[in-house]
Amino acid sequence: DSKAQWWQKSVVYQVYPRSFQDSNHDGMGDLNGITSRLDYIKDLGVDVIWLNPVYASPGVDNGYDISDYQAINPELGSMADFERLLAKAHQLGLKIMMDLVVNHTSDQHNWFVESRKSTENAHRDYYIWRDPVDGHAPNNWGAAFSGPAWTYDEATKQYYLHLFAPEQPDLNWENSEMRQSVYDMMNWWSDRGVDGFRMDVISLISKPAGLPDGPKSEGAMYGNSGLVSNGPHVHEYLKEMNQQVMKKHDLITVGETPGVDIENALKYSNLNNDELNMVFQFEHMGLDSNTNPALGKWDSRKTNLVDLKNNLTKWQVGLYGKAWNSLYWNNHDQPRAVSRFGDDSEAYRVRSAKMLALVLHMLQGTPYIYEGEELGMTNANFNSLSDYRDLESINAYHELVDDEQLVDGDTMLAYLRFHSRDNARTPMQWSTEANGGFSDHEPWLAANPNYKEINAAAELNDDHSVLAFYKELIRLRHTLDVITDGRYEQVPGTEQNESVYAYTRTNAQQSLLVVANYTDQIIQTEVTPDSNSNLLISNYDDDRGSELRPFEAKVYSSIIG
Ligand code: TEU
Ligand code: CA
Repeated sequence: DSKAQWWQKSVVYQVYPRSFQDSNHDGMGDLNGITSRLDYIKDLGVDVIWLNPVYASPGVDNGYDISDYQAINPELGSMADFERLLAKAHQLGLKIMMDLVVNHTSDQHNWFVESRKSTENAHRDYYIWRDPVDGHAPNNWGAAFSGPAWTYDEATKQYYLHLFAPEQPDLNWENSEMRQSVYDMMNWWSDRGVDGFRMDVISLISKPAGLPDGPKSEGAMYGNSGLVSNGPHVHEYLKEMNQQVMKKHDLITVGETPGVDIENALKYSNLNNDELNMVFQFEHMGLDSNTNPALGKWDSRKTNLVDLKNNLTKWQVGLYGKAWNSLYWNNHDQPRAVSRFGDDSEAYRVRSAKMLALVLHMLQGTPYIYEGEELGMTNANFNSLSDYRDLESINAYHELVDDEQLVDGDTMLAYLRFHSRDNARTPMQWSTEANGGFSDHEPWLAANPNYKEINAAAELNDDHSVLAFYKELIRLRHTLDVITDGRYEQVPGTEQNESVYAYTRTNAQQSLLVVANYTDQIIQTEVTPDSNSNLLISNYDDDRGSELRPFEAKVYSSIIG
């Protein structure tokens, strides 16, 4: 029997509250809406729900700018609504994981309101303030949402640091009182019964000593602040948090860790669990970035399969037996998986969505399903800048097209259609009703008109739907230990194959062979199962052995001994 921890055998479903279900006819998803859809989530078979931030927030970055950690955003509901959601989830056997955003707060958080009042204020040191250097910002860092990472504050004649928007000032983790305030807040939520935390950009909390300039690429306005990842004290802080919070409750903890490498992942998510349970790494999300670093992620090319599978392999092998990874193709910050890695045309959407699901759900790690992914929801396909709501997209357009003139407007709109975070944030598609059944009021972000064909109601009634396929993959993970604990190996000789991804998972009892065609072509493969194997699952109704049809994906199982 597997001696896996419960969170190693779990599947997580991510809910983006403002886009899931509106219950009070204002076009904004809310907590009561989520509660009304818990049966759907339960029926999918998942174990844990990750809720994106639901705290009080001015909403500059859709809740990632928190003004009160211990209050619910009134747009989403009340604390009583939250308690009902939690209670009903627990009744159904579902756990709730909260988003914990403690690299920064909102500039409206009381700590920052106090901090900016004077250099002597008791909360001054909760944030990162520096004198100007030669009349300029203290270093050359750019912010993730365009512009500089420093904003000058007239009142006290100093700059404060913000790695994201100016309305998201970075907390100063070197201040032990600040850290204690964060741990107290985490304990407060844990005492209320929440089951875990997904920790936003937790790899960025410890800034490099002296805050040095970052490397600046040709044509770029600012230096890269990437060197902030995995800073000098980050592991020390997480060990302290672990002692003060995690040791006191049975929590699932996930570090969102941009910039993490294997070496640091082995520390963040080592199996002694003295820091976090698992990491979210980003390397496979960066393989289709622009080759011009000044354009960052903005491009519209498809990820090359060789790059993709060799990267996934590096993480499967690098953490095996030592640390724990998350598995995901998309989330609220990324394009829709089927549009990005598959083919969202009518001919291949269902097939390629299933292929991607199968490939991911047979890997080692804890899988995350982002709302609507299980339906094969696609990118938004917006045509005008005015359709977008995300500050990252809007700011990037102005910076790259208007200010720096690195790309023309039409090219940038094509990049947004491919990469904007709003692709993931269009309303959940429940039915053929107005706005996909999300709301009878105009939604805060337009629904994708393809809800008429792609929606939960239709897929619940279809044994061949993407939804039905996800349910089967989740069931397999819960029943077959080898998916959790088996050793991973890419089938030797296939590493450079540009069409086929083939790997095995093997423990003492069982071996799985996964074979997937990443293309819309018919491919002949050399990869064949042992004679004593059975077909476990496939996205086609029959098996043609070495002939792989477009986006065909299948798993063979053989019992050992
Ligand atoms: O994202 C952090 C992160 O890694 C960014 O680089 C992210 O990928 C960004 O969207 C670039 O496209 C987290 C949250 O998930 C995101 O929604 C927040 O906006 C961000 O932190 C700031 O809190
Ligand atoms: Ca609402």
